[in-house]
Amino acid sequence: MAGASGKFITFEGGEGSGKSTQARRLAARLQKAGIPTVLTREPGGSPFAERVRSLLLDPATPAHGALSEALLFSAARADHLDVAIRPALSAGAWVICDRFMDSTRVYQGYAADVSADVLDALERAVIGATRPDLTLLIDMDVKAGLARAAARRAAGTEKREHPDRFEGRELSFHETLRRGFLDLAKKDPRRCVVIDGSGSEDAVAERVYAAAERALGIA
Ligand code: T5A
Repeated sequence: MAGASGKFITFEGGEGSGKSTQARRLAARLQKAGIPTVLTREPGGSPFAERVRSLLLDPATPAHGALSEALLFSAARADHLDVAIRPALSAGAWVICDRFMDSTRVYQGYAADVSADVLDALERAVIGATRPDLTLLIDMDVKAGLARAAARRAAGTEKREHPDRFEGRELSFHETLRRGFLDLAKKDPRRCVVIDGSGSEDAVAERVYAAAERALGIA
């Protein structure tokens, strides 16, 4: 389990599902409730991991296999855990992370060809006991999610420096991602809660908060 007193919450989901928005909103609401909260993301979250993020998401990065990719995401994660996540949890903060280990399982495992054995070994070595207390999977229709991401691009409010290499993939790839996330959630129902990502940001935020309250007992 996570650190002595802090709670570790991860958000997962497909492209444009709204998980970054919801991670931000939950962090703000917890802060307001007086809970010290750290909002972070993967890939990234530490100076080294942010450098790895740029390499991973830059369309100009030369083609490389899913194993190389899984190792790079894991290298970034190892540093992120050491530099940011574990110290925050030890200090009693709640850590909210936009994507974490399930994204590697789904993108490099389900949707690519890295075996479960390799991913198990990476999780053991990199994550060890620092597993999330709660994972909120924001699930929604793939086309609707991609339309949200496209609308954001059209509006010029893209959060990233450049469109990433995963978003432009074919619809069947994104359907595979969705199935992968749902499958993981089904296999680990104590940790994972599936949240319906459709509807307004406010409506989804209420579902997210209610799930966090139920799972972690926010005072
Ligand atoms: N990856 C990551 C791996 O392959 N392996 C790994 O191990 C890890 C950790 C990261 C990429 O790396 C891959 C997965 C990803 O492809 P990223 O730049 O961090 O890339 O992008 P994503 O995590 O995919 O995040 P996105 O920003 O694309 O999507 P989100 O977080 O789902 O969406 P969000 O919240 O930014 O919202 C998208 C748009 O929709 C609007 C927002 O305002 C925004 O414009 N929106 C809504 N609109 C209407 N109704 C709602 N309810 C809305 N909620 C949000």
